[in-house]
Amino acid sequence: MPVPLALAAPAAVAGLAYLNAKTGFSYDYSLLGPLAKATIQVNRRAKNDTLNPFYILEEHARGLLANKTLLIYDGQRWTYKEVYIAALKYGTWMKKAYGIKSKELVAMDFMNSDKFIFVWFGIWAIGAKPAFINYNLTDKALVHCIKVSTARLVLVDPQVQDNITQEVRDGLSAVEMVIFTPELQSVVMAIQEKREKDSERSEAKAIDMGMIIFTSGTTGLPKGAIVSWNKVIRASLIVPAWNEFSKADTFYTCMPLYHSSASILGFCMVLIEGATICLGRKFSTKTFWVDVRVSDATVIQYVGETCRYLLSASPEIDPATGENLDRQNNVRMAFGNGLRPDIWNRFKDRFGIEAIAEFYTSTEGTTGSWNYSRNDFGKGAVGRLGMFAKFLMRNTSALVELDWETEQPWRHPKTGLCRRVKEGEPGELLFWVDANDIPAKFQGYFNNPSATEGKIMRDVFKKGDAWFHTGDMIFRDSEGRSFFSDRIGDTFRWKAENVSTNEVSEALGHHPKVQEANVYGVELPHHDGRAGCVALVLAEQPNETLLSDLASHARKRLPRFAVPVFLRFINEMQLTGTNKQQKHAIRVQGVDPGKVGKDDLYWLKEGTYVKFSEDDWSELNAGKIRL
Ligand SMILES: *[C@@H]1O[C@H](CO)[C@@H](O)[C@H](O)[C@H]1NC(C)=O
Ligand SMILES: *[C@@H]1O[C@H](CO)[C@@H](O)[C@H](O)[C@H]1NC(C)=O
Ligand SMILES: *[C@@H]1O[C@H](CO)[C@@H](O)[C@H](O)[C@H]1NC(C)=O
Ligand SMILES: *[C@@H]1O[C@H](CO)[C@@H](O)[C@H](O)[C@H]1NC(C)=O
Ligand SMILES: *[C@@H]1O[C@H](CO)[C@@H](O)[C@H](O)[C@H]1NC(C)=O
Ligand SMILES: *[C@@H]1O[C@H](CO)[C@@H](O)[C@H](O)[C@H]1NC(C)=O
Ligand SMILES: CC(=O)N[C@H]1CO[C@H](CO)[C@@H](O)[C@@H]1O
Ligand SMILES: CC(=O)N[C@H]1CO[C@H](CO)[C@@H](O)[C@@H]1O
Repeated sequence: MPVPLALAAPAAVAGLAYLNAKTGFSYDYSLLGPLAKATIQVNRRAKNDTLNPFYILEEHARGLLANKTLLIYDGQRWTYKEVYIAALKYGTWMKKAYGIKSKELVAMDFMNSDKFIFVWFGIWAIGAKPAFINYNLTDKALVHCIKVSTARLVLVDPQVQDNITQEVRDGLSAVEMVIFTPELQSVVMAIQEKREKDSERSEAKAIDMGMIIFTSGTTGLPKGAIVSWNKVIRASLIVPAWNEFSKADTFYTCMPLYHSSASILGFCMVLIEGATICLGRKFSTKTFWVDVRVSDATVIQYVGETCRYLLSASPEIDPATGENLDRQNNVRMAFGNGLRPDIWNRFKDRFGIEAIAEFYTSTEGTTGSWNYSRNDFGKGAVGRLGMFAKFLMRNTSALVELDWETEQPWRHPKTGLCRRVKEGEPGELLFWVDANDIPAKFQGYFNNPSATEGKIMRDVFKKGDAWFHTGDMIFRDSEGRSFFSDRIGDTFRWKAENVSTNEVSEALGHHPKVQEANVYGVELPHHDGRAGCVALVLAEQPNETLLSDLASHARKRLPRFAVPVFLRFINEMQLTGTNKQQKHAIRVQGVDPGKVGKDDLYWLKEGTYVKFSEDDWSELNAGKIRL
């Protein structure tokens, strides 16, 4: 049955009775309605050639929302009409000063600000396409991304101009790098805007590229994911239908706009819905709630460990009244990805937030899933399917068994086909794509056919079929809830058992003194598999009591083989730009005391953790110790 499923699993309608939630009937209904509506909308826009979201901005700016605030940044408010005019001016300038043409790519290296939005929509206004560059990139990775984008013009936020070193310029001799200074900005805003004719923004198909967003590869160089018009519009239409986001809302995000969470599931969603967005320059526990209060935000966005950092910051106290400001906000929903069950309720309770809308998706992925949860039933779940949707979904998503040696889906020795996991067992999540028309669902990476093909698996359940690899291990319970288990490559084997790093860090996260735990497997000389190691940020200096308490806490909550063998105390976790923990560097350093810098290492001995010394490491290397 050709059901237009853009997103794999839905969120429930609030207030459903528990039983109803269990059978999942109205739940399915709430899933399919928005999907169908989004499909109709995309088809209409394809037909009247208004796929470029510039038109959505224009429709609002010329309509009833003209004088409504669209954007709040740094205390300044911009109405729909003002943002529209600014976009036209920026577009006119790029065309006049640099001769930017329709369909051409323009790279932008910007931190969050109102300028980010003006440049982005200015590019769209003249039918060109933006490539968002992660402003934290330097050196080779920066040069690589700009080269991949094919842009001959790069606009750079003055705040990150130190990253544009002479080496970077030398590596990009044919590219014009323009630092977008406040003076230049005044020049642009003084320009008489000119609206290009519609033919400049003409797009043949909804699956055509609207922009490039780079994925933050933890190893290797970033890849430029092609983001289609279809994806921008659909996601922005479907999500509000599930998490009850509406015109009346003010959305606060300080997640970086170069990433799809803040740009598409933030700004574009707000724009399409006709709501208001407040942008924070970057994440900081010091400014987060201030921005929320000042903008009177009703929805906040989080990614990765953002909520954990908010939770570990001390409460803000009003200096005049002595009042605790934690709950002095109007936030009804936190929307994002990465909130873990160990802090789910603590976060809601402390800041007085009623609902959590946790989503699962990726920039280049073909679909996503969501859970809107006001109670505990969905705690930590990322998606849910009722019986009906499950039946429909059977052919478009699958969880398959993994071969732990190769870290690829297991293949039957005779037939070469994969096998679905049993309920409750983790498997790699795959999404179906049409083998004869892969780009219909998966547009891949820009100018990178080998990386694109690398995300596609063929001959999965029958000869000739094709599926998209998510690289994520997911399990579903009997209630139809799905839970994230681990990234493939993170899970490790120890004592011939599989250890999910996500599960272990969650268990440790429940310990009152643990602020943050990042779990990974380290290779040890003369041992098979990888031993569990956890990089810990603690609320206080560890003493003997705490060390033995940590050990017994882990033993109580985890199977023996999953109890971390090593602890590494660190001051600050290595993070990606979206507050996700990095494992790669610390995993490579392992537990070689010569490689971990000043950090203290401990290991499990006789029921507690004790210092792990250079001598212990030598003995391990000499094969004198067996763990
Ligand atoms: C799923 O696929 C099978 C064969 O691959 C087909 O017989 C069945 O009709 C499909 N079901 C749906 C709901 O598309
Ligand atoms: C194109 O279609 C969309 C979706 O139906 C509609 O909102 C928009 O007003 C249309 N634009 C034009 C110029 O016809
Ligand atoms: C917006 O404000 C202008 C100027 O005050 C006014 O002329 C216009 O009618 C307003 N538009 C809407 C849609 O309210
Ligand atoms: C590890 O996971 C794989 C794939 O799910 C499974 O086949 C294997 O039996 C597991 N090993 C253990 C010891 O659980
Ligand atoms: C160790 O630290 C704990 C707090 O984690 C404290 O309650 C305890 O008194 C300390 N014990 C010793 C022996 O210092
Ligand atoms: C990125 O840059 C911001 C702003 O300067 C900085 O606070 C942050 O630590 C950097 N993040 C990474 C992952 O380098
Ligand atoms: C090497 C360098 O200058 N890196 C900077 C790049 O820009 C970000 C954002 O301002 C800074 O945090 C880095 O220090
Ligand atoms: C996956 C999952 O459990 N979904 C939950 C999402 O939120 C609703 C409303 O609270 C729950 O009923 C669902 O079970």
